[in-house]
Amino acid sequence: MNEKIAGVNLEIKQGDIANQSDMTAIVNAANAQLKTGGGVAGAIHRQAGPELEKACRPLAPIEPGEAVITKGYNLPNDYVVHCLGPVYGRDKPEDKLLANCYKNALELAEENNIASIAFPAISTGAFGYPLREATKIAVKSVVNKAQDLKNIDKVRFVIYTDNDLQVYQEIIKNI
Ligand code: AR6
Repeated sequence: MNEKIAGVNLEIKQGDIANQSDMTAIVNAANAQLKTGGGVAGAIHRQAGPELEKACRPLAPIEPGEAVITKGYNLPNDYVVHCLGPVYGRDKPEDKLLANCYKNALELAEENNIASIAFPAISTGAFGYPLREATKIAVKSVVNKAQDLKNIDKVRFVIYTDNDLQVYQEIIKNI
């Protein structure tokens, strides 16, 4: 699925975030310590190799809503933007913190002259954020920021499962 908003191409694609070879940057759904883990963080660190964890060490810990940037090492991407999403039911206000992840990631990408960036569904796995609510925040945050983006011309949501993909498609249609 493809939409154009304020000159930015917005895509939804099913797949693995660690396998987006046509994107300048990918976003990690990180933990506070910026270490490898399950889900997205596991896939990214496995593919990037141990240099990524080394580069992350001096940047940790990060706070919910914060984003930091590293190189991509063995990934096919120049950069990884690491975001810490809120743990649903613990980090408050969770909607604001989740929106901050998208906003801060896009601002960092802009500052680094990044042309294209792919996001996973931050917080919707181990951190328990209900997908539908999280998706509305994700899409709105990107749409709200689109007009300020000068360097970024493509934003992709990379969605893992069939069911989650349907939710994203439905929500993007209604925004
Ligand atoms: N590519 C794209 N999406 C994926 C992939 C993948 N390879 N693997 C899972 N997903 P999660 P969180 C989807 O748990 O909720 C980690 O262990 C998954 O279906 O990766 O922010 C970290 O170390 C879900 O919809 O991130 C942290 O401790 C979404 O990506 C913690 O989990 C996010 O799932 C972060 O939890």
